[in-house]
Amino acid sequence: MSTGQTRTHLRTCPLCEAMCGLEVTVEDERVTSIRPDAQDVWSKGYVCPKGAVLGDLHHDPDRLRAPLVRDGEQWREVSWEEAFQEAAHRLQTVIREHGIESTTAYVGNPTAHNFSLSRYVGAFMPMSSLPMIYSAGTVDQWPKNLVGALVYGGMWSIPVPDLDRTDHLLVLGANPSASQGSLLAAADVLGRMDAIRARGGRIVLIDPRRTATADHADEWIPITPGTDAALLAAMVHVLFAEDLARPGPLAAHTEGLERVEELCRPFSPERVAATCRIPAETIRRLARELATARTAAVYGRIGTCNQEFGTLASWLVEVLNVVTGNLDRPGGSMFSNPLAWSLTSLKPPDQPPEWAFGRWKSRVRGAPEVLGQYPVSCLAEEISTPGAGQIKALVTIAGNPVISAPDAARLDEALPMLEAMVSVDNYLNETTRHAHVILPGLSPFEQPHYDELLWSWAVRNAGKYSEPIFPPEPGRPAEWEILLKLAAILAGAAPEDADPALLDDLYFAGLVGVVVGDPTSRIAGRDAAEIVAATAGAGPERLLDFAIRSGPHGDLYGAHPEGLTLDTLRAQPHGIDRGALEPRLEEVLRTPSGKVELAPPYITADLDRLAARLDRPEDDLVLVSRRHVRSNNSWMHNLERLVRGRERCTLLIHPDDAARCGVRAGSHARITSSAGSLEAPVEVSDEMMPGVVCLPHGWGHDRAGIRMEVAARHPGVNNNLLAPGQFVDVPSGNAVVNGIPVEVRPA
Ligand SMILES: Nc1nc2c(c(=O)[nH]1)N[C@H]1C(S)=C(S)[C@@H](COP(=O)(O)OP(=O)(O)OC[C@H]3O[C@@H](n4cnc5c(=O)[nH]c(N)nc54)[C@H](O)[C@@H]3O)O[C@H]1N2
Ligand SMILES: Nc1nc2c(c(=O)[nH]1)N[C@H]1C(S)=C(S)[C@@H](COP(=O)(O)OP(=O)(O)OC[C@H]3O[C@@H](n4cnc5c(=O)[nH]c(N)nc54)[C@H](O)[C@@H]3O)O[C@H]1N2
Ligand code: SF4
Ligand SMILES: [Mo]
Repeated sequence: MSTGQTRTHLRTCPLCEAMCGLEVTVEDERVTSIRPDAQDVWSKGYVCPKGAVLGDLHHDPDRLRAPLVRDGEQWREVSWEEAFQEAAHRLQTVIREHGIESTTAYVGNPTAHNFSLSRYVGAFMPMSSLPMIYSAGTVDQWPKNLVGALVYGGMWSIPVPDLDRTDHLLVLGANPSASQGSLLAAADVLGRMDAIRARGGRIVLIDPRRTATADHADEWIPITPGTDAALLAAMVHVLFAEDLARPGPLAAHTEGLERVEELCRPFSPERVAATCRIPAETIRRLARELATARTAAVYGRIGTCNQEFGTLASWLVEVLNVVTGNLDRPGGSMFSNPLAWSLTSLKPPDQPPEWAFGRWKSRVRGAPEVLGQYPVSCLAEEISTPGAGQIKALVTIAGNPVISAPDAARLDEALPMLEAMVSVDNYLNETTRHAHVILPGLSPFEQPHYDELLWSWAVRNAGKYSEPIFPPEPGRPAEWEILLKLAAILAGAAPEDADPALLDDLYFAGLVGVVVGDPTSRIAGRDAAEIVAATAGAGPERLLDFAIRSGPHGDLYGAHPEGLTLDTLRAQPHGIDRGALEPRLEEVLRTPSGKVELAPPYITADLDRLAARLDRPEDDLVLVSRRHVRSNNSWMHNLERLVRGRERCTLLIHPDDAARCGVRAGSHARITSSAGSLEAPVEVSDEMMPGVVCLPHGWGHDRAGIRMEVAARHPGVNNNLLAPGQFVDVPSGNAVVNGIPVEVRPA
């Protein structure tokens, strides 16, 4: 029945780091249009095709709205009480029989875009006492975390290129034309790149593929996948050899500069040129351009992380920014100072005062723990290999590892062996089809939104809070309540006794205690009880209010009355912008020496492996991944408006390689690696460098038993069937999904 009612709401798109401001029109309780919010102080009217169809996500009939419990091969919609009873029965039986070490969790990417999840995964872990968890982090940015921990003292201390003021941008392994930026929050990255060039600056892009981002750069330089570390080490070599190293004022805050010089000496441009397939003279020029630019920033992202030398490449990005004096200065590489501090600014509670790695080893392959996690590819073997400590119960939280993790076939085979699998997820998909219980979260539009994590990597100090558009359906818990309840169940509570509100109060009081007890916090030494009493509400909003008020711009609970609170943000629905980034290195540094520790032995020890790589014969053909602006990892393929049109899951191959392998455009190729084999349609293009082929990740929706009608009609293939699980960046344990040796032939 039409009520004729039309409302407009201001929201932030929850899908990616661009955090675009949207104007959502609702008529008769249906989203009828989504337009960019031109007045959004952050995104200023920018939007991509995904943000415009968020209404389709909200109304998607396949999006789960009630919990599901497995009945053999069937699913039954059940009440929340029954769902938690079933989850408790399954999980607690396993724990009783096999101990808590038989249980683990996998945390996926949307957690970072949903503060109900991100804030409460931080509560779930300690409250549930799970000894180990897995996450998408080890197919993503674990090298950056490792470098942040050792070089700056914080695993999330990751500086961002100051896009709006830099004169020179060197980009490696990132394609913002598709991704919109990553560990670099900025709306309209390409527009900002164009602005760099319009003001006379220069942009160089290093990527095995000439992506659409290359159209916004001055120069595209193809590189052999997995060899960025060699290139960057050679650039460092040139800076020192040609007396171009100019750390300037940073020198006083940095340890290990001489050691870096010494360590990079063997990596001359001539030594690495053939491996990288970049002429030595080009490498010298790149180094000189970087050193002589008025300001410059080196930025490396996923292509430099989930590859064979992810840690060394990520480390050398920081080294170059320091050696050229560009760290922590306008136009260089800077640390954001978000309105609300995030849980990521606290050191993980299980870490000793100095960072430690390999404190325990995985049961089956003996992989060392790094920052509390094993490589995600260990999960399959830990489930399928019998013996004491075998994983028998799994909780997945907003993750689809059957598609997104390497050695995908093994995980798909292992999950049915679990005695208990509970998924907190909004779809019945390739991963959750193996669950016993699925607990759906609310639609993004049914909950408030604040990007508590992503503002930490923003190019301006800003923040924006969005109110829900629709009330949740009656009786539906928010995800923070689901997580707290699950944590209590894992800790042994009966579900009816696990009251999320009570647990939330406990968690909040504990967190306030930690912060007032931290001598570096802005509310150090204050009365915790008083602060708890002065912070109203519950759930993520209360935590956010606390993080804003005790943050760099906050009211400090009265000590700085004109400072911000959550209410100030609520009153400014287009967001609050506190300006460009400011130098703040000394505040960020948490290393034992209080300095930038530029040559951590744990990282530099890996240079021997890199040196050995230079002597290795080249692979004939290697595979890399790609993203598309209309996809979002594995889970937005159920929206017709995003998947219609030309088939996107194709193998990109250079014309010379196509001829050599005997495959033609439009035909199907069989692609085989040591891990598996699959078929995909061929797209011949000279945007690939010879010797490198490319498949997108996030596809493979041809699995039986999923409930994603649209995605199933556009299945594509899962490129992680080709990623060997044992292939990791050694220091971080991060998966290698770029640079996989493959063979291509006609299907
Ligand atoms: N070959 C290859 N593999 C890769 C990559 C690559 O470049 N190449 N990239 C890697 C990277 S960077 C990442 S981050 C990972 C991603 O890996 P994952 O995080 O495991 O995978 P996603 O595809 O993001 O799956 C997200 C899941 O969350 C669910 N979901 C979506 N929104 C919500 C929500 O609001 N609440 C809840 N509870 N659930 C929700 C979806 O239904 C889906 O099941 O993939 C990695 N895998
Ligand atoms: N539309 C859309 N946006 C997204 C996502 C999505 O799936 N779709 N995913 C989000 C997530 S979880 C993440 S982590 C970010 C990632 O954001 P980006 O880091 O920008 O990721 P990609 O777009 O995959 O671009 C990576 C580039 O690295 C190149 N590459 C591969 N191997 C190498 C190598 O060895 N060296 C170098 N130099 N380059 C290499 C690839 O060819 C590719 O062009 O995107 C986020 N945004
Ligand atoms: S770029 Fe697209 S997906 Fe990313 S926040 Fe903006 S509208 Fe959403
Ligand atoms: Mo990611």
